[in-house]
Amino acid sequence: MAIRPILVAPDPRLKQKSKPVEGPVTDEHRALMDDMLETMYDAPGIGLAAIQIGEPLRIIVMDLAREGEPKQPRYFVNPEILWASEEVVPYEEGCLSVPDYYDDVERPARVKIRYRNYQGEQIEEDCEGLYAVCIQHEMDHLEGVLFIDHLSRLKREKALTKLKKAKREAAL
Ligand code: K1U
Ligand code: ZN
Repeated sequence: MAIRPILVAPDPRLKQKSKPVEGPVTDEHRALMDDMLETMYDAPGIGLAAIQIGEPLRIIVMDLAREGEPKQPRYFVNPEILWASEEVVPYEEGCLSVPDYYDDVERPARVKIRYRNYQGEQIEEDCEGLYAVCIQHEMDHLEGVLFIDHLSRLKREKALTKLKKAKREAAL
Protein backbone atom coordinates (compact mmCIF):
# COMPACT_ATOMS: atom_id res chain seq x y z
CA MET A 1 0.00 0.00 0.00
CA ALA A 2 1.18 3.52 -0.68
CA ILE A 3 0.18 7.09 -0.01
CA ARG A 4 -0.05 8.80 -3.41
CA PRO A 5 0.01 12.54 -4.20
CA ILE A 6 -3.46 14.11 -4.55
CA LEU A 7 -4.01 16.30 -7.63
CA VAL A 8 -4.99 19.88 -6.83
CA ALA A 9 -7.22 22.12 -9.02
CA PRO A 10 -6.77 23.59 -11.58
CA ASP A 11 -4.92 20.44 -12.72
CA PRO A 12 -6.48 19.55 -16.14
CA ARG A 13 -6.48 15.81 -15.26
CA LEU A 14 -9.27 16.52 -12.74
CA LYS A 15 -11.52 17.67 -15.62
CA GLN A 16 -11.40 14.38 -17.55
CA LYS A 17 -14.14 11.74 -17.60
CA SER A 18 -13.01 8.50 -15.95
CA LYS A 19 -13.34 5.17 -17.79
CA PRO A 20 -15.41 2.21 -16.51
CA VAL A 21 -13.62 -0.84 -15.12
CA GLU A 22 -14.11 -3.47 -17.83
CA GLY A 23 -14.39 -7.13 -16.82
CA PRO A 24 -13.91 -8.43 -13.29
CA VAL A 25 -12.53 -6.50 -10.31
CA THR A 26 -8.93 -7.74 -10.20
CA ASP A 27 -6.10 -7.69 -7.67
CA GLU A 28 -4.72 -4.71 -9.60
CA HIS A 29 -7.94 -2.76 -8.97
CA ARG A 30 -7.88 -3.85 -5.31
CA ALA A 31 -4.25 -2.62 -5.01
CA LEU A 32 -5.39 0.75 -6.41
CA MET A 33 -8.31 0.85 -3.91
CA ASP A 34 -5.89 0.04 -1.06
CA ASP A 35 -3.64 2.95 -2.12
CA MET A 36 -6.65 5.25 -2.44
CA LEU A 37 -7.90 4.37 1.05
CA GLU A 38 -4.49 4.90 2.61
CA THR A 39 -4.14 8.23 0.77
CA MET A 40 -7.62 9.29 1.93
CA TYR A 41 -6.96 8.38 5.58
CA ASP A 42 -3.63 10.21 5.48
CA ALA A 43 -5.11 13.42 3.99
CA PRO A 44 -7.46 13.11 5.99
CA GLY A 45 -10.73 12.88 4.08
CA ILE A 46 -13.98 10.92 3.98
CA GLY A 47 -13.93 10.06 0.26
CA LEU A 48 -11.60 9.88 -2.73
CA ALA A 49 -12.06 9.22 -6.46
CA ALA A 50 -9.30 7.47 -8.42
CA ILE A 51 -8.76 10.48 -10.70
CA GLN A 52 -7.70 12.49 -7.62
CA ILE A 53 -4.53 10.36 -7.60
CA GLY A 54 -4.25 10.54 -11.40
CA GLU A 55 -5.99 7.23 -12.29
CA PRO A 56 -8.89 7.88 -14.69
CA LEU A 57 -10.98 4.85 -13.61
CA ARG A 58 -14.52 4.82 -12.19
CA ILE A 59 -13.45 3.82 -8.69
CA ILE A 60 -14.24 5.55 -5.37
CA VAL A 61 -13.35 4.85 -1.75
CA MET A 62 -15.10 6.27 1.31
CA ASP A 63 -15.17 6.00 5.10
CA LEU A 64 -17.81 7.94 7.00
CA ALA A 65 -16.92 6.56 10.46
CA ARG A 66 -16.51 9.32 13.07
CA GLU A 67 -13.32 9.82 15.07
CA GLY A 68 -13.00 7.06 17.69
CA GLU A 69 -15.38 4.72 15.82
CA PRO A 70 -14.06 1.56 14.09
CA LYS A 71 -13.01 2.13 10.48
CA GLN A 72 -15.74 1.46 7.93
CA PRO A 73 -14.09 1.46 4.48
CA ARG A 74 -16.38 1.36 1.46
CA TYR A 75 -15.34 0.67 -2.12
CA PHE A 76 -17.29 1.54 -5.25
CA VAL A 77 -16.44 0.27 -8.73
CA ASN A 78 -18.47 1.63 -11.68
CA PRO A 79 -21.07 3.33 -9.44
CA GLU A 80 -24.34 4.46 -11.04
CA ILE A 81 -27.19 6.58 -9.71
CA LEU A 82 -30.45 4.71 -10.34
CA TRP A 83 -32.75 7.29 -8.73
CA ALA A 84 -32.45 10.70 -7.07
CA SER A 85 -35.03 12.43 -4.88
CA GLU A 86 -36.64 15.66 -6.03
CA GLU A 87 -35.95 17.09 -2.59
CA VAL A 88 -32.55 18.80 -2.47
CA VAL A 89 -30.57 19.76 0.63
CA PRO A 90 -27.57 22.04 1.12
CA TYR A 91 -24.34 20.74 2.70
CA GLU A 92 -21.08 22.58 3.28
CA GLU A 93 -18.65 20.56 1.14
CA GLY A 94 -14.88 20.40 1.00
CA CYS A 95 -12.56 18.59 -1.41
CA LEU A 96 -9.02 17.29 -1.07
CA SER A 97 -8.37 18.63 -4.60
CA VAL A 98 -9.63 22.11 -3.58
CA PRO A 99 -7.81 22.50 -0.25
CA ASP A 100 -8.93 25.05 2.35
CA TYR A 101 -12.15 25.98 0.59
CA TYR A 102 -15.64 25.03 1.81
CA ASP A 103 -19.04 26.09 0.53
CA ASP A 104 -22.67 25.00 0.43
CA VAL A 105 -23.77 22.81 -2.46
CA GLU A 106 -27.36 21.67 -2.98
CA ARG A 107 -27.86 18.08 -4.09
CA PRO A 108 -30.69 15.51 -4.02
CA ALA A 109 -31.29 14.48 -0.39
CA ARG A 110 -31.53 10.76 -1.25
CA VAL A 111 -30.17 8.60 -4.05
CA LYS A 112 -30.34 4.92 -4.96
CA ILE A 113 -27.05 3.59 -6.30
CA ARG A 114 -25.66 0.45 -7.91
CA TYR A 115 -21.96 -0.46 -7.85
CA ARG A 116 -19.50 -3.31 -7.51
CA ASN A 117 -17.63 -3.65 -4.23
CA TYR A 118 -14.05 -4.71 -3.36
CA GLN A 119 -14.94 -8.35 -4.04
CA GLY A 120 -16.66 -7.46 -7.32
CA GLU A 121 -20.16 -8.22 -6.01
CA GLN A 122 -22.98 -6.08 -7.38
CA ILE A 123 -24.71 -4.01 -4.69
CA GLU A 124 -27.77 -1.72 -4.74
CA GLU A 125 -28.21 0.73 -1.86
CA ASP A 126 -30.35 3.68 -0.76
CA CYS A 127 -28.23 6.57 0.51
CA GLU A 128 -29.18 9.59 2.59
CA GLY A 129 -27.47 12.16 4.80
CA LEU A 130 -23.68 12.45 4.47
CA TYR A 131 -23.56 9.16 2.51
CA ALA A 132 -25.77 10.69 -0.22
CA VAL A 133 -23.75 13.93 -0.24
CA CYS A 134 -20.38 12.17 -0.40
CA ILE A 135 -21.27 9.61 -3.10
CA GLN A 136 -22.67 12.38 -5.33
CA HIS A 137 -19.56 14.53 -4.75
CA GLU A 138 -17.28 11.59 -5.60
CA MET A 139 -19.35 10.56 -8.64
CA ASP A 140 -19.01 14.13 -9.92
CA HIS A 141 -15.21 13.56 -9.88
CA LEU A 142 -15.75 10.62 -12.28
CA GLU A 143 -17.34 13.10 -14.72
CA GLY A 144 -14.58 15.68 -14.26
CA VAL A 145 -16.80 17.91 -12.12
CA LEU A 146 -15.60 19.59 -8.91
CA PHE A 147 -17.90 20.87 -6.17
CA ILE A 148 -16.84 24.43 -7.01
CA ASP A 149 -18.38 23.89 -10.48
CA HIS A 150 -21.77 23.97 -8.70
CA LEU A 151 -21.05 27.45 -7.29
CA SER A 152 -21.44 30.87 -8.91
CA ARG A 153 -18.72 31.87 -11.37
CA LEU A 154 -17.53 34.52 -8.93
CA LYS A 155 -17.10 32.04 -6.06
CA ARG A 156 -15.44 29.45 -8.33
CA GLU A 157 -12.95 31.99 -9.67
CA LYS A 158 -12.18 33.20 -6.15
CA ALA A 159 -11.40 29.61 -5.07
CA LEU A 160 -9.27 28.92 -8.18
CA THR A 161 -7.34 32.19 -7.84
CA LYS A 162 -6.50 31.24 -4.25
CA LEU A 163 -5.32 27.77 -5.38
CA LYS A 164 -3.18 29.17 -8.23
CA LYS A 165 -1.57 31.64 -5.81
CA ALA A 166 -0.81 28.82 -3.33
CA LYS A 167 0.73 26.73 -6.17
CA ARG A 168 2.90 29.69 -7.29
CA GLU A 169 4.10 30.29 -3.74
CA ALA A 170 4.85 26.58 -3.20
CA ALA A 171 6.98 26.57 -6.38
CA LEU A 172 9.20 29.46 -5.11
O1 K1U B 1 -11.84 15.29 -2.13
C1 K1U B 1 -12.77 14.56 -1.87
O2 K1U B 1 -13.52 14.17 -2.74
C2 K1U B 1 -12.98 14.15 -0.44
C3 K1U B 1 -13.91 15.07 0.34
C4 K1U B 1 -15.27 14.40 0.39
C5 K1U B 1 -16.42 15.25 0.78
C6 K1U B 1 -16.42 16.03 1.92
C7 K1U B 1 -17.54 16.78 2.27
C8 K1U B 1 -18.65 16.73 1.49
C9 K1U B 1 -18.65 15.98 0.35
C10 K1U B 1 -17.54 15.21 0.01
C11 K1U B 1 -13.31 15.25 1.72
O3 K1U B 1 -13.10 14.31 2.41
S1 K1U B 1 -12.95 16.86 2.24
C12 K1U B 1 -12.36 16.61 3.91
C13 K1U B 1 -13.43 16.28 4.89
O4 K1U B 1 -14.60 16.41 4.61
C14 K1U B 1 -13.08 15.77 6.24
C15 K1U B 1 -11.78 15.65 6.65
C16 K1U B 1 -11.48 15.18 7.92
C17 K1U B 1 -12.49 14.82 8.78
C18 K1U B 1 -13.80 14.94 8.38
C19 K1U B 1 -14.10 15.43 7.11
ZN1 ZN C 1 -13.61 16.05 -4.02
